Amino acid sequence: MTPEPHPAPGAVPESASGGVRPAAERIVRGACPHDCPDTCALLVTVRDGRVVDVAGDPDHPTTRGALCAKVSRYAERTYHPERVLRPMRRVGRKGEGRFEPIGWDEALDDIAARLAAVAACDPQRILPYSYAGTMGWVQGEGMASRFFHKLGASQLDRTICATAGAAGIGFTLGGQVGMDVERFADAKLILIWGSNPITSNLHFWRFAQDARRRGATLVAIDPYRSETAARCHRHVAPWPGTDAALALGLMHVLIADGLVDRDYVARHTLGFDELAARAARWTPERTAATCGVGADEVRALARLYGTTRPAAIRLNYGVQRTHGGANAVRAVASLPALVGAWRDPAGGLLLSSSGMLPLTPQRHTRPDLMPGWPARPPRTINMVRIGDALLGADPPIEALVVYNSNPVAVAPDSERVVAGFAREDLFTVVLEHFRTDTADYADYLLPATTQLEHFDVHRTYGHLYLAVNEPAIAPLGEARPNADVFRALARRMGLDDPALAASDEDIVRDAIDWNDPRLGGADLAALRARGWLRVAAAAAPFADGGFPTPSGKCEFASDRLAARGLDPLPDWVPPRESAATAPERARRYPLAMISPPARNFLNSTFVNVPSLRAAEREPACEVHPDDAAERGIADGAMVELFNDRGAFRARARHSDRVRRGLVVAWSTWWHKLAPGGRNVNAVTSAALTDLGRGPTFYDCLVQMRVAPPGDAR
Ligand SMILES: Nc1nc2c(c(=O)[nH]1)N[C@H]1C(S)=C(S)[C@@H](COP(=O)(O)OP(=O)(O)OC[C@H]3O[C@@H](n4cnc5c(=O)[nH]c(N)nc54)[C@H](O)[C@@H]3O)O[C@H]1N2
Ligand SMILES: Nc1nc2c(c(=O)[nH]1)N[C@H]1C(S)=C(S)[C@@H](COP(=O)(O)OP(=O)(O)OC[C@H]3O[C@@H](n4cnc5c(=O)[nH]c(N)nc54)[C@H](O)[C@@H]3O)O[C@H]1N2
Ligand code: SF4
Ligand SMILES: [Mo]
Repeated sequence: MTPEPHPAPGAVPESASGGVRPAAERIVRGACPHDCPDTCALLVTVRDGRVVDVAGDPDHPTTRGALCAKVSRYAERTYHPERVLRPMRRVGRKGEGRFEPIGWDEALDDIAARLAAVAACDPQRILPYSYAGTMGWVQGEGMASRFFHKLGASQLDRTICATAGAAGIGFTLGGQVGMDVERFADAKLILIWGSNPITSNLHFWRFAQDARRRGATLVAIDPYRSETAARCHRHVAPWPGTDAALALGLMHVLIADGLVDRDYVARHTLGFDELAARAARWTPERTAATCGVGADEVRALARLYGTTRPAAIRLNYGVQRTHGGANAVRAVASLPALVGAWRDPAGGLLLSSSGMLPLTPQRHTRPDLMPGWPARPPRTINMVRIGDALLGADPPIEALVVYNSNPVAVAPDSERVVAGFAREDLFTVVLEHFRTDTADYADYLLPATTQLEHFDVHRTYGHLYLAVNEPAIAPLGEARPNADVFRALARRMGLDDPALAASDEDIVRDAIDWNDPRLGGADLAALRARGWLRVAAAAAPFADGGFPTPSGKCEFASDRLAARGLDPLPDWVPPRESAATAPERARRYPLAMISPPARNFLNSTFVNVPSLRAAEREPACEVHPDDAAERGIADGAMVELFNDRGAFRARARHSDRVRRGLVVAWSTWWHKLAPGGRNVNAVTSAALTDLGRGPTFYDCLVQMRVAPPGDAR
């Protein structure tokens, strides 16, 4: 029942440990577990069995000794007095958050019995719900997926973040591949596109600063003048969801001005003539009108991009949260090949590096354990549409097991999600650190260990280093690691496949191809001794083509899309919610709202940590002074933002960082910690993207008024 013991972590070198330490103090190597591209290497100081400091490893090439404000506070989060430290059973109504403590054995027996009863009718009536609360191989999808696969539960389509972008870049470049983030330091031009790295990709921003010091020009492409945009040399501010139009407009100018690398295009791309024909329609004037920028800005940006070497693009997920998200990524990802930017090690584009790691997901999560695999596996439920699924899936979802996620807070269209979770006939188990919005709906709430209390190994999507997380302290209270809980449930339910008894180390061994030459012969022991490990990558991976597409070329035109009856070329797919596409809705709800992450939170994690909540103060939104004046909204007034899906409250700040007609509302508060009991997702839509079945959080029209007295709902 106790987590398996792990050998002592490798000795931390003097340079990292900062010299002589008191005898009772030790430093343990960790990895940041959060859903952040930076996956920092941590040095955790433990004194007398207690964590007293969490710092960044100064020797790690991307962490470079710095952590964000959030994870610097990881000890505060771990020792938070409100940690869930014992298994609990619901005593109040659903959502009330009233529980009684029970023992682990009783909790696991009850849960196993309930899941078995549902499975006896149809295991597809069981649904796991998880995302990237931890990105670790062990406490993430290793043992958990194996358990649900073997059970025959419904599959969860884990789409809430990145699948539109993954689809877009997959069709164009062939996978989640691109530049090494460390190379950005040598670029002469960096386009920071749909990304606010000072908030959400801090360690990339430090490489961009290095480049600036060496003379690089930084350009932000973002509808909002973010902290990042304000610090760039130039800022181009297109309307949300118009990036494909902007990219096509840039192509128009690049082609018209003869700035295309004809040799690279001829040898390493597919479909140039068709792409050129499409770009021909995107004159700077039409682009400008669509994107809400100046035609001269389009020309100037194209010429800068077409004449500066090396030219790098940091594309990020902010660009793919509207209806046309995947096409936007397809269009932007076509630019580097057009100008031959891939020829330079410091040129090209990075969205995610996850396709550059030798991962073996099939061996890790074992889809082959599913009944009916591969021809007729259990059905799939899209996590973005969990509200609708809980309210109407056929066959119905009768049991839900949530881990590493807080869907009630983070999923769009909250009123539907809350109604689904509130179903009295739904059996819900939540593995959590805290009584989140989701935990309040649990029938059984199980205490999970934090990163300081368990073992794990981490991949990354923003650089090329794997990292180990050794447990720094024993589990607090009765907390248990996720993997341990799923192993225990499997045993109780008589699921006796050896894959369900695998040790933590075995799960890690299964998650990656250790024989891949990119690991240079390292094994898990070597990784644990060093703490982290670089996965080798070519300096300029596509200088001579060799894209992982079917053709081996950068596919401006995709036969795979054509074969599905879809447009083979990237195009501008307009937002679902705009004056042009939904005039009636736009008349009632005239403001376009985006809800990017707040700097001091990580999605909905850290919202309950006092120092970080104090830094954010309260849910806030930024509005243009003229839009505010029209509605009689004073600077600092509490406002209500609403549409026909719901309403939430936020403190309005007048701001010239947003243009007229746009509102920026910071995400993602817990509903219950927000005034009126609703966060921004009360108004967001559960509609999906053009490709990749992703969410459209930033494709959302609202109206705003001074908050009326009483509840927001
Ligand atoms: N502090 C902090 N860091 C985080 C997170 C967090 O919650 N807090 N979340 C993590 C996660 S899960 C993710 S996925 C990443 C997300 O981080 P990013 O990929 O950087 O995405 P966002 O923060 O959603 O948006 C970044 C910028 O995109 C802009 N934007 C919005 N819509 C559009 C558009 O249509 N076009 C363009 N060009 N720009 C647009 C926003 O104004 C914002 O400034 O960050 C990770 N890091
Ligand atoms: N309006 C709006 N909504 C958004 C977004 C947005 O930009 N705007 N961003 C979206 C994006 S990009 C994402 S990725 C999703 C993120 O959504 P989620 O992946 O649900 O992320 P979090 O809200 O951080 O919730 C993670 C939960 O996992 C728990 N956890 C962490 N580690 C462990 C562990 O080891 N064991 C267990 N059992 N639990 C653990 C944490 O306590 C936390 O409550 O939100 C999306 N929602
Ligand atoms: S959240 Fe990101 S920046 Fe902060 S410590 Fe973790 S990986 Fe590093
Ligand atoms: Mo995300």
